[in-house]
Amino acid sequence: MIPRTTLPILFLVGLPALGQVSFPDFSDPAGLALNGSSATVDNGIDPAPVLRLVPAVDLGGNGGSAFTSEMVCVKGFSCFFEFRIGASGGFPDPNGEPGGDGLTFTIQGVGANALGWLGGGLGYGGLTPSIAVEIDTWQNPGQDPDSNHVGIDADGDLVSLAAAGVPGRFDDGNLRSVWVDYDGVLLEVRVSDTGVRPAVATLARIVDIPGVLGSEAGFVGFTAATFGAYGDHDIVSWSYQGTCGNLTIDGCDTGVENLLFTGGIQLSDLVNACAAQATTHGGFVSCVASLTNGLKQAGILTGRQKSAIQSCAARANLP
Ligand SMILES: [Ca+2]
Ligand SMILES: [Ca+2]
Ligand SMILES: [Ca+2]
Repeated sequence: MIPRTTLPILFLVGLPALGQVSFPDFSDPAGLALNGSSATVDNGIDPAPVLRLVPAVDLGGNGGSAFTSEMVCVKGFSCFFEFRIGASGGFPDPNGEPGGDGLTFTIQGVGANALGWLGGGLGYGGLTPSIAVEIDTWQNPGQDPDSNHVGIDADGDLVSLAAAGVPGRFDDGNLRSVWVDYDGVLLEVRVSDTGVRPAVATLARIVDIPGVLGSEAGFVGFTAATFGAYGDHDIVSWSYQGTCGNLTIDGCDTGVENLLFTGGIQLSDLVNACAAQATTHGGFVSCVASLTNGLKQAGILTGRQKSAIQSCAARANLP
């Protein structure tokens, strides 16, 4: 039961987004927006339903995406997913091998229903603002270094910030594991066909994801597309744990996660609103006290967290 005194705050911000994504399989895709050709299917290979972004049909172009229906924290994260690209066919790549075009893991500020260009656009082309990790299986002239690589892309541009060729074929129907880790500075990508996390990153690049998105929160998920070349592009499992970092007040680190609420509102936005409406320091401290008392009563903050925030507010040179 939520105490009546906290209802205005909860009405304003809703409950905190969990910021955690966990799909051991896709038997229940609740919490995901499925766009374009995306669907959950039984692929006849894996033991449970998978997320099929695009099917292996030659219709002159298919695109699909799946994103979290609510924003999650992206200031730092650990992400793991497994993919299987099979039934490859159609117009061969410059190596003479069938299959295309590939998929991306994307972090974006466009919306849950975002879907970009088809074919070599990987369902990602044109999505701004965004950062993506691409799994590319078809060399597009002037765009790609080869026909089997991973890349780190920004703002829907398929010319990667950095790319690394990977031996073999991602679209040979075998299961691949991908780890994407971001510590707030360095984005690291690891790809394995054994399920064992490689010690050394396959690809790494310094990227300011909150800077690119203009936010510590974004929609995360996958895109894929085909054109003359095609294949079943399946995500078999996915987990994502994100953080928005700590709430700081006028440079004072509260040690409390800068919580993300429904609609993209963060704890820092609520504290900033107190600073904006207060005319005196006492008024600011009182506003933050009222806010944090309500959040504690709602079970969103612990007593220790409430005290830490109030302590920083008292020391802040605000408003
Ligand atoms: Ca290929
Ligand atoms: Ca390509
Ligand atoms: Ca590429």
